[in-house]
Order: sequence, then structure tokens, then C-alpha cells
Amino acid sequence: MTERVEGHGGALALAALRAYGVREMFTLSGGHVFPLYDAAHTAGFPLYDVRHEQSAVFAAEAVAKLQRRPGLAVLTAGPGVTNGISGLTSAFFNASPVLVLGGRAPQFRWGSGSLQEMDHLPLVAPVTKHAETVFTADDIPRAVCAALTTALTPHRGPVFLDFPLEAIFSVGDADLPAPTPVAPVEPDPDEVTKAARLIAAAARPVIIAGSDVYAGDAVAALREAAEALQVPVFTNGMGRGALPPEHPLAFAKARRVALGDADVVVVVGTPLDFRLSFGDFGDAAVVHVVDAPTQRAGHVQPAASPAGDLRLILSAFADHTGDRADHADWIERLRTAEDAARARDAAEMAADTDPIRPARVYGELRRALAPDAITIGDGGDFVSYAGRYLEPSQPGTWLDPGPYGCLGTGMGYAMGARVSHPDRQICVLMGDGAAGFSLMDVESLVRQRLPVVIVVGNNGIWGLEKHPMRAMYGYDVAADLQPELRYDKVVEALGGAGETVAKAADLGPALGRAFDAGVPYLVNVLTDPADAYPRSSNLA
Ligand SMILES: Cc1ncc(C[n+]2csc(CCOP(=O)(O)OP(=O)(O)O)c2C)c(N)n1
Ligand SMILES: [Mg+2]
Repeated sequence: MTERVEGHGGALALAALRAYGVREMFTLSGGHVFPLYDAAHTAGFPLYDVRHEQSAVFAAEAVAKLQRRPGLAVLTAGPGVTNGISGLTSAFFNASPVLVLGGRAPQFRWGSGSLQEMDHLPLVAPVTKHAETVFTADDIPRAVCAALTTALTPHRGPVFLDFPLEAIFSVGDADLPAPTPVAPVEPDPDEVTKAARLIAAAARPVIIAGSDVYAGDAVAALREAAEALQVPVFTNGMGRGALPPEHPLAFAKARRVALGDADVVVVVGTPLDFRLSFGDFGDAAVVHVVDAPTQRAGHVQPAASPAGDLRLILSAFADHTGDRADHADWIERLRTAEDAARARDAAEMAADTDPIRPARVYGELRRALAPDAITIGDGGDFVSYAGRYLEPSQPGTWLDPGPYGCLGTGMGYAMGARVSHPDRQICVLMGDGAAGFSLMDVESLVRQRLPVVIVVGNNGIWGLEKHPMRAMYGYDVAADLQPELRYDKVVEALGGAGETVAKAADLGPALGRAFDAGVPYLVNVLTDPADAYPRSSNLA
């Protein structure tokens, strides 16, 4: 069924966006995109604005990640688009269905030197699934619908369209195509059976489940597969919380033993990248389960690599009827390692050191956070500790920057999270260095009444860089920040509130005030600059 739509280019775009379930726009003002604002304003469509375009794209990405629907950022021509490129690239690495609509200098005088006249496509093409200039108003609904279908089709990812000035300002009409439901990609049954047999026959199998398991709505199927085949599960990215922490097959801390001694490692919905030692697990056979054939690793030879709809593949694993080995001893061994690590962590999370160590911050936060709280990590060591000490108990509640590792997601992700979940706690965990990238967008949050809590681990340094540089060279440069800077005062000046905490005993009450504040609130925790996150490779 198609619907006839008419109006200026902005109205035509909005009609297509709404048909695909887009429910808000993130932007920073620019004349080239006024018709999109006019359409939103006229229709009562929510529009949130920011102080730097990267925040608009990060906000759209947070919506896409959390709600598993398209997120929309509207960027003005030239610098608006170029400022959004780190956000687009993050979305590309994270397979987030983000649509960026850009303004563009007029086509009819292209080459004459209009303001901000540049061709965005060569810049954005490598970090999008599709990038296109739409030259007429009439063509806008088709282009928007096609772009959104592409963004939502596994392997998901960002798409970009720009509209020359005359295309978006002129009036047109078109048939609005009905949204195309994304058909599940059937995996090759032989490859699925091969993988299931390997897992079932393994003596010491492990599953690692990543973001695409959540994005592909395959959390229930993952649990069924793990339970049916009795395989311990570790998670990363948006996969965190896929199994509740109390589940007998949920593991987080025994990773070293698990990956060191496993005979089959099953990686589902995440690439075999640096986070997973590039898919090299010693003698273990690797099963790589991906949501599209394009995601099969080119640098390793997995024993099996089924590609397609993750629900179908994981359900097929759950239904596997062949012979299977008993994994009870293996699970028990991992549980012993997990419990020992947990006891060590508990001691660190309670430690009453002066200065405060990051572990204690997370010990206190665990008490303050509700099970459905959204936590966002933006920083170096401080966020590595968050990954270690916080245990999301529900899937879709943890936002990290992903493998692109871009600092500066903080306030944009916070805005997208707040808009997605108006009734939940939203908590941003920030390094003091990371804070510099987006803290000005607290102003946007205050003005648009979007309260969030920001906890800064303020060690006065770019910790994740300073410690490795000292280890490598015996000295460091370009790694210091002002010690004990009052980031809480910055937030206060922008209309929010906050406080500085120097003593561990003051953390709990401060967090209580933060979550009750009803305005953006920054808890500026002075942490120990000598504390370095222990890691095998310190380069990030
Ligand atoms: C946009 C961007 N610039 C630089 C880096 C390199 N980098 C990674 S972690 C880090 C240090 C972060 O410092 P801070 O946020 O204060 O956290 P800390 O490590 O001190 O806890 C830097 C500079 C990056 N990942 N992204
Ligand atoms: Mg720091």
C-alpha cells in the first residue's frame, strides 16, 4: 500500500521518517536544513538541539542502540556534516541504524562557490552503508525509505543523505512506499549443524555474546541455546546483561581461565577483533556466528561460521538433538574462578583508600543504580573499571563507545538515553579528559529538561595514555590535565548542579543527591592519579 504525500522537501522527508518509526530529530541549527525543522515544528514532531554536531549523531546512535529502531540526526551543510563524522564512524563500527540527513549547497550554482559548498559523499561513503545526494523534492520519500531499509538490514549501520538547497526548499509530491519489513536471512543449515555439533561435542565450550545479539532481538534465543547445550556465557557491548548475573551459566570474571582452557569458543554477534585477541584462542576451535555473510572474519579460519538471522541460528543450536558431552565439571571450574575473582572485586569495591580508587566509586554506584538504569561509559581507565565492576542485569542498558573507541560520546549518548527512557536512571561515567569533549552539551540537557547523572573520575590526567607512555619512555608528555578541576562548577554554570567528592565515605550520599536532583548533576570524584588499570596491551 502506498500513500500520496505532498509538501516541501522537509515535509516529504518527515512523512517517510515517521512511516519507519523515527520519533525524534537531533540537530544543531543551520539554514540549509530549515525545511526539516519546519516540518517537525508543524507536525509537533520532537526536535532536540545540541551544541556540537557530534552530540546529535551520538544521541541518534544511542536511540538506535537502545531502542533497536532508526535514530535521526540532521546536520547542516559543510561543517555541520564534517563535525558529525566521528559519530557516523562510531555508528558504522557499532552497526547502529543511524540516518544522517545533511543540508547541501544549491546544485544549480554548484562550482560557483556557495557558502559551505562541498561534496560530502566522498567523506562519508567509507563510514556508511549508503550515501546519496537526492536532487529533487519528489525523490525524497523514496530515498529516505530506501536508506532506512538499508540501515535496518543486518548487518545494520548508518546511512547518509544530503539534499541540495533547492531540493529541500521546493514543493513536490510522491508516493510514500509502505515500509518494507526486513526479512530474516536464513542461515545455511549445514553450517549451523556443523557449528551445533562442534559445541555439543566440546568438552570445554564457551560462548561470547556481543551487541548484535541484542540488536537482532536474539537474547531469548541465546539463553535457550546456552541452557540446552549447557555452555557458559560471557558478554560484551550491548550483549552485557543478556543473561542475568545470577544465572548459573552467566560469567563475567573468569574470562582468562575460560578463554585459556576452552576447546571451542563460540563468538556470537561481535567481530573477532582486538577485544577478543583477534579470534586467536590458542588451540580452541572457533565458531563465529554472524548476522550477515559480510561479517565473517577474513583474518582467521573459524571451524564454522554460520551467517544469518541470529534468532534462527541460536534457536537451531537450542534444538540440536545429536550427541553431547557433559560440561558440568567445566562449568563448576569456571564458577570457582568466577567466585574467587568476585571476592577480590568485592574487597576492592569496599576499599576505603585516600585518594579514592575507581573501584570504590563503582562499589557505591552498584548500590545506587536501579536494575534498569542505563549506564554510559566515556573515558579511559575510569571506564575500563566500569566494565569490570558494574554488571548490567538487563540487556540494552549498557552503552560503551564500541570498537572505534571514540571519546566524546558522553552527553550525546546521555541525551539519546534520556529521550529513550524518560523514567529510568541515566548515569554517565566519564574520565576528566573525556568530559572536555561534550560537557558543554549539559546546557542542551538543562534547557530541554533532560536530567542525567554524570560521575567524573577526576584523576587530573589522560590516565589511559599517561601510564603507558611512562612505562614505554620513562616520561610522559601531553598527558596532564588540571588536577582537581571543578567540573561540577561547570555544570552548575550551565544550569545544572553538582558537587566534588574527595572522601570515599561521602560518595554514597552524593550519588543519592545526584539521582534525586531532577537536573543534570555532576559528581566530581577526585580519584587517585597513581592508579592505572591493569591491562596486557596498554595502547588504545
Ligand atoms: C577522540 C579520541 N581522542 C583520543 C583518544 C585516545 N584516548 C583513549 S583513552 C584516553 C584517555 C582518557 O582520559 P580520561 O577520560 O581522563 O580517562 P582516564 O584514563 O584518565 O580514566 C585517550 C586520550 C580517543 N580514544 N578518542
Ligand atoms: Mg583522567
